[in-house]
Amino acid sequence: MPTITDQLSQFLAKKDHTHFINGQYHAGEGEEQITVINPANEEVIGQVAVGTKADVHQAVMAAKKAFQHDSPWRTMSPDDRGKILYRFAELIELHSETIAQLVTLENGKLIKDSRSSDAGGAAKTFRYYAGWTTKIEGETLDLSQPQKGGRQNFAFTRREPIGVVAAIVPWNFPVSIASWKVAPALAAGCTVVLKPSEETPLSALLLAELAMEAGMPAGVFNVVTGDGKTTGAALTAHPEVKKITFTGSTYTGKIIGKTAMDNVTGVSLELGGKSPAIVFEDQIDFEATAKGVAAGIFRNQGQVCVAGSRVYIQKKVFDKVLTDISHIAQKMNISHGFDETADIGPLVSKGHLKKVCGYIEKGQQDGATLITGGKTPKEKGYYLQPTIFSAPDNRPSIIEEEIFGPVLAAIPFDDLEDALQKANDSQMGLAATIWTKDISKAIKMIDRLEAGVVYVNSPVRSDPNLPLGGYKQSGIGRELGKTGVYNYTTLKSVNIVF
Ligand code: TXE
Repeated sequence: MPTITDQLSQFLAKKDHTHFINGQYHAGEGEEQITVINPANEEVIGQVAVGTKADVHQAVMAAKKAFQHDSPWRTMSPDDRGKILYRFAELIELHSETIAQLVTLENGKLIKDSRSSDAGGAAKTFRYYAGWTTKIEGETLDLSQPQKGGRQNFAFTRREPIGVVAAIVPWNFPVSIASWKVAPALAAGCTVVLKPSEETPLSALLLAELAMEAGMPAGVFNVVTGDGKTTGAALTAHPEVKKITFTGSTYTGKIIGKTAMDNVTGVSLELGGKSPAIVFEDQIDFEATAKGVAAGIFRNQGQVCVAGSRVYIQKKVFDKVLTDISHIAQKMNISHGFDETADIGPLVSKGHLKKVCGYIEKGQQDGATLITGGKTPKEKGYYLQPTIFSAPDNRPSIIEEEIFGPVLAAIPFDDLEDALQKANDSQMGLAATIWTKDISKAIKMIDRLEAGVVYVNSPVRSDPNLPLGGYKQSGIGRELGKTGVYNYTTLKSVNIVF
């Protein structure tokens, strides 16, 4: 078990945490507080303020001021902006153990995942986008319309930063998902108000401290803590916000989408998934496939938007593959996130555990067969055994709805057409994985799968250069990669006639 860093002890000693606005901590107007709980032992690790409409207004106005045409941020060269982002990445790396430990404390996830996905992932994302500051470009254009009086012209587009960005993030990867939004927004030259999830608000405040240390001018990166109905709603409805970027549930995404339209604010939505893993009978290495499918659903306790929560297995090998995955699940060591030998930690909260257990009950009522797991094995903490169901078809509701826990449903299929029909038979379309040694089969599937991300012979892994986003109700827009930074720009078309 790692020793808590001095930096983290000092941070937690504050107990009552406030917003971070205009380069400093800011107590806020409201009385309401949210208690942050360690999901591994149900102990309190701190309190954060619930941002009121007035707090949100203050943060947005600080971001607006920092975005003015003559502000230090706007007048800075792209190269200097890149240097600050690069320094930010280096500081995240320097303080990665503190960040990782804080994420494990507030979210419950395994420390190795906090280190690699959250702290490590965020550092990589900031470094990647530091490089983009100097590569944002428009185009020169030949026009079809002749200029009046036979005059000459020069037409081009400019990509300009869109303005104040509201970034609303969930609790499953609190630091890395924040970085997917904050890094490209800042690289484009925007300013940001980040609202972390009420379950995991502390790591965002630590990030804000590091942003200041990296040399970011005051007001460029602000954090307002709070819930969805008060703080999140005030932020998304603020008329000075020019772009909303959201990751979370489809339910909340629809509310935010409607609010965005009221103000005609730009919006990107990365919503849930119910992603299929499709296993063909032509495996070379069944063991590796079973391990990959298990990792695809059980990593981060299944609380992953791209989790492969439906596995379709070709009939001839259905029993074998299901048995192999079940053995992996049964051997998993369930323990707290700081236990370096743990394979699976607690879920994020009591409410979420209850919701996931509700799905397990519903699955059994709907006629799905419980193969393994389904029990809460510890008295303290929000632990759940990795759980596997099997079902003859897509009918049970656990196969349609996002559970967002360590729950896998296995369904047999006949042939490629049957696999495609079953995999696409969903309102969601975030990701899919295909497990086959036959490249032509894989290409046919890639062509017809309704999913924003497809991996072959591997669970889905995010990368700063690989766009991520969904088909259908899994969202609108893509994050990461070049698209990720262009999300935060707006296009100006110019024609100079001379
Ligand atoms: O999500 P919400 P929750 C799914 C997953 C999970 C379910 C609920 O299935 O079980 O969503 O999780 C803020 N205006 N995903 O309740 O409500 C909220 O404060 C503005 C999938 O955590 O979507 C938080 O910061 N903001 C997902 C963020 O939205 C509002 C990751 C997400 O909260 C708001 C997480 C409002 N009206 C959950 N209401 C993924 N795609 O990875 C809430 N929020």
